[in-house]
Amino acid sequence: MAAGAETFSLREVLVAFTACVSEQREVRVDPYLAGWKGLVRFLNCLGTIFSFISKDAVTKIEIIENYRNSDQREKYLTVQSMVEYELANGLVDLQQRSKHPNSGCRTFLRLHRALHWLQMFLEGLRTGEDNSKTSVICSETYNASLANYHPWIIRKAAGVAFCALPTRNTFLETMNVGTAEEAVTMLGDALPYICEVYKITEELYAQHKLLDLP
Ligand code: 1Q0
Repeated sequence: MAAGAETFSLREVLVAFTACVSEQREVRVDPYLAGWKGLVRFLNCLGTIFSFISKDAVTKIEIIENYRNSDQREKYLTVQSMVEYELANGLVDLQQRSKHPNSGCRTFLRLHRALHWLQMFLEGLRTGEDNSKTSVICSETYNASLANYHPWIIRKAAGVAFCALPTRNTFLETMNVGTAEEAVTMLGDALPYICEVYKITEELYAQHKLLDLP
């Protein structure tokens, strides 16, 4: 485990995702990005073999953060307001990437697809046997979700990186929330929030026919 692992706690990721959904059932962008930043920190602790993944995640987080720091920051407060603003102003490439290659909508969609993988991966970890392999849980859930959007070369590199994952119990202990059993309890508490964030975003994107943005 690389240096810095001790500074990561699943708790902060949990808190971020629990704060995502507003009373109006809108998805707040800032805690969503904070959740991903926590996950990236965790990923960095697992070793440099995962760098190509965390770099891509950081690039996407920064694209959206830049919108949140721009003059239009209020338009990017929630995923709902972002979709409304970008669509109303023709800021989304719908057929192929051209004028707006890094729209908030297409960038957020990549994180949203990754959240689907995360949801399945955490559920797999939570319900797995003590001695089950994290690498197997990771590749099975990846193949059933994100892999469908990745070219062969990325799928291959991801498969190689997954082999470097520690065993389930070591992995759970790295989360820094106590014993493996305590980490499992925390996952059970966190998952409904992550699922809700995913579901709301999925419905919004489906409603606006944005699920295949290039
Ligand atoms: C624990 C092991 C982590 C395994 C991560 C699985 C995801 C593999 C993703 C491989 C992405 C490869 C890099 C490039 C991808 C891009 O081509 C792709 C599409 O973007 P674009 O612009 O080309 O259209 N990008 C994506 O699909 C976004 C991928 C973001 C992945 C972010 C993963 C962050 C992972 C965090 C660690 C989670 C650990 C969970 C347990 C902790 C519990 C709190």
